[in-house]
Amino acid sequence: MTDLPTRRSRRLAAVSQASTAAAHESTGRRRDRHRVTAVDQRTRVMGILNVTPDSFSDGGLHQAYDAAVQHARELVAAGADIVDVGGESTRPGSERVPVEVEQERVLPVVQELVAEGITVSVDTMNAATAERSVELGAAIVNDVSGGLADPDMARVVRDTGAGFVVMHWRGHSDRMYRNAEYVHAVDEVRREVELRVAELIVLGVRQEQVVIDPGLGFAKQGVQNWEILAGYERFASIGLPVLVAASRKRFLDGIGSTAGAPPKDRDLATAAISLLSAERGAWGVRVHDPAPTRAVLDVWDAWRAARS
Ligand code: PMM
Repeated sequence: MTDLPTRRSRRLAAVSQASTAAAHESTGRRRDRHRVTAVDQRTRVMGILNVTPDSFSDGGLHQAYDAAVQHARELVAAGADIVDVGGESTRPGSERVPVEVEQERVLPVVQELVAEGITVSVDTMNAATAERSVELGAAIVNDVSGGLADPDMARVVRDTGAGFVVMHWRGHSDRMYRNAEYVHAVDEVRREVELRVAELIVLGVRQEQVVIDPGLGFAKQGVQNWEILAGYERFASIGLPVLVAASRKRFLDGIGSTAGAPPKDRDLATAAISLLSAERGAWGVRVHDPAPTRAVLDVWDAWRAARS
């Protein structure tokens, strides 16, 4: 490994100085940030950058700073509009990582990508990581707990004006499947998402900042994920932009690929879900490999252009 802790600490010290400076000028940018969550005709492609040793499909691949930055550039070249940088795996059964470790992984990468003009979202449940990332120029906070894991998250989102992806969540990954109990998954997930957004609004987060995500694979087993997708319109009827994040998840195993094949083989099935989501007006799709998704979305654009 060339990415020694000393190199990382030096980078983090530089990030620390930059984020203090950025905090002073952040007020001016604040009002503009939520524009990334505006609903328009385009479905955004959010490319996944896991700077982790243990994410379920790409853990360890982009953990070093240079590899992470290089992969982000590849995601953009392959058609990502946004790069979603995460430093903590949420795979089923995973344990939390200390916030300092998460920040060491994520902040230098966020800083570099912003400097390169890339729209960045930060995938974190920690308010401190979210705050520093936004100070460094991240436009969106993507919190799989929808602000439930850290009581300070709503304040950070409110004060920074960042876009906020509010995912449906029923608890940390170590007890994810024990929480997958529903009488009617779509109704219950919808109600819980709506309630969470209402709580956030009471806490001062503005509706224009919020994107909702039904949280495929999180406290959902097999067919429940298909029920959620089939119930897309019920989520859209909440009236907020919707992010669909199906990429390579276990419920796609054996759909368009051999059962038991590696998660990477689920990209075709993922792209099919991207297309179906775009057709229904999704704000965004979150994917590991933007290329097949970009291809199907280009097809959808050409189809629509010929119609109008
Ligand atoms: N899934 C993962 C991580 N972050 N964020 C959102 N908004 N929605 C998701 O479903 C989601 C997420 C799971 O791990 P991955 O990064 O390997 O996809």
